[in-house]
Amino acid sequence: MRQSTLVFVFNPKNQILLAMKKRGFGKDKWNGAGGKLEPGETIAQAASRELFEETSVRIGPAALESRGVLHFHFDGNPDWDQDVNVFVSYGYDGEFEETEEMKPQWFDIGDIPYDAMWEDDPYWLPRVLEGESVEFEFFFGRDGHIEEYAEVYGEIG
Ligand code: 6U4
Repeated sequence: MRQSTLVFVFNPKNQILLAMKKRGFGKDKWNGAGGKLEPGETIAQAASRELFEETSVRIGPAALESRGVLHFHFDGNPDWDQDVNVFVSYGYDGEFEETEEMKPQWFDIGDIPYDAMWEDDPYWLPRVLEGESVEFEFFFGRDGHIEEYAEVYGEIG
C-alpha cells in the first residue's frame, strides 16, 4: 500500500502542533503535518521533509520517534488507500509558519479539536499522547465515515 507520514510536535508547555489543511486530501481538517513519500526517501525522511514544507520547521529524521502505523482503506477510492506512519517529536528549533498548504497552531492537550479532524483520530491519537505505539485498520465508506475498524496487535517497530 502507498506509504504516507504524519508528524505531531509537542512544545515545552505540553501543547500539540496541529495544522489546518488548506487544500487537497483532508482539506479543512486539523491534522499533523505529513504526506506521501518521494522516490528514494525513507519514511522518516519523508516525514521530516513534509513537516518542513508544510510548517517551515525542520526536524531531522533521527529526531522523529515512530509511534506506529494506520492502514486506511477508502471504499470506491482505492487510490486514496494509504499506510500512515505516525511520528512524534518533543524538540524543534525555529518558528512554525503558515504555508501554502497548512496553517499551524498550538493546542492544549485537553483541547484537541477532534470534531474538525479525521474521524479515526479519537480512536488512536489519545493512545499516542499517552506514549503508546499503535496499529489500526480503518475502512471508510463512500459516505466518508468509518464503516469498520480493528486494532492490529503484534510487534510494532
Ligand atoms: P500532495 O500531493 O503532496 O499535495 P499531500 O498534501 O502530501 O499531497 P497526502 O495525500 O500525501 O497529501 O497526505 C495526506 C496526509 O493526511 C498525510 O499526512 C496522512 C494524513 N491522513 C490521511 N488519511 C488520514 C486519516 N484517515 N486520518 C488522519 N490522517 C490521515 O489522521
